[in-house]
This record gives sequence, structure tokens and C-alpha cells, in this order.
Amino acid sequence: MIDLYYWPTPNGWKISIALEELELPYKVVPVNIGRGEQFKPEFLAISPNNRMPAIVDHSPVDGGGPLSIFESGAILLYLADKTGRLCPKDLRGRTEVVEWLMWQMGGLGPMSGQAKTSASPAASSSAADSRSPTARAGPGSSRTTASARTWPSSRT
Ligand SMILES: N[C@@H](CCC(=O)N[C@@H](CS)C(=O)NCC(=O)O)C(=O)O
Repeated sequence: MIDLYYWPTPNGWKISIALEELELPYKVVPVNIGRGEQFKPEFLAISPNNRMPAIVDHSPVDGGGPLSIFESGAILLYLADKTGRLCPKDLRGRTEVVEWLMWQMGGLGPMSGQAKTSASPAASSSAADSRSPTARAGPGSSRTTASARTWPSSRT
């Protein structure tokens, strides 16, 4: 059984979608980030960066004790490795999946969040201008690639 420390945001959805796709049994542990529950010591012991999502796997494949993982990208890789699905095992396929995962984690994800924040009425237009181009351009670059090839994850 996996405990999913979760609140319904895009980063949380990434993990709930993966768990559903992989048909892994899991229990949702709500972390209400609006009420500051991410700062509780018991949650910080799992996710020292006070961010959800995080998981605790009570049945890791090494047969050891419960294993906690924070950061959505690390969790996605962990779940792919645990199940042998969603990520190819060959060098080139795995490298390509990791490329796009890092692109999402380091570029599209945070830039989209910043674009949403800076597009609010309280934000200055210069802030919006300086933060949003990657968010606007990002999905376009992925669409170009996606339309031109078969995704490695679809081969597994
Ligand atoms: N890089 C992290 C980002 C996670 C993140 O930003 N989580 C937000 C909600 S989407 C959060 O828990 N915020 C609480 C806080 O900053 O105190 C990941 O991908 O897991």
C-alpha cells in the first residue's frame, strides 16, 4: 500500500494520475496547503521541502521498511521503476523520458505556475511579460515533438 500525501493541484494530480494508470493501491492523505498542514513536523519528516505531493511506500521492492519520496518527478520515476511500466528500460528510451520529465519539472511546471501568478490583477505587466514566454512556448515545442514520433512510454 502507498500513502499519497496530496492536495488537488497540478503537481498532486501528476501522482494520482500515475497511480491510477499503474493500478497501484493507494490511500490519500490530505495535506491542506491552504491551512499550513505542509509545515507539520510529521509531514516535514516525509517532505523536508514542505511541499506535496509525497508518498510513503509500505511495500518497496527491496523488501525493506517503509520508504518515503518527495518531489513529483522523483515519485514518477520511482513508480515507473517499481512497476516496470511508463518508462522504457533501454538506454535511449529511458533517456528520452527523463529528458521530458526534467523539462516539465524544471521548465513548464514552474513557468506555468509563475505565469498564472503574474497574470493576476495584482501582478505588474512587466513581471507577466518576463515570466510567461516559456510557459506560452513550452507546450508548442512538446506538441511538435509529439506529433512527429511515437512516445517511448507507449512502447512498453
Ligand atoms: N517541485 C515540487 C513542487 C511541489 C509544489 O510546488 N507543491 C505545492 C502545491 S502545487 C505545495 O505543496 N506548496 C506548499 C508550500 O509551498 O508551502 C514537485 O514537483 O513536487
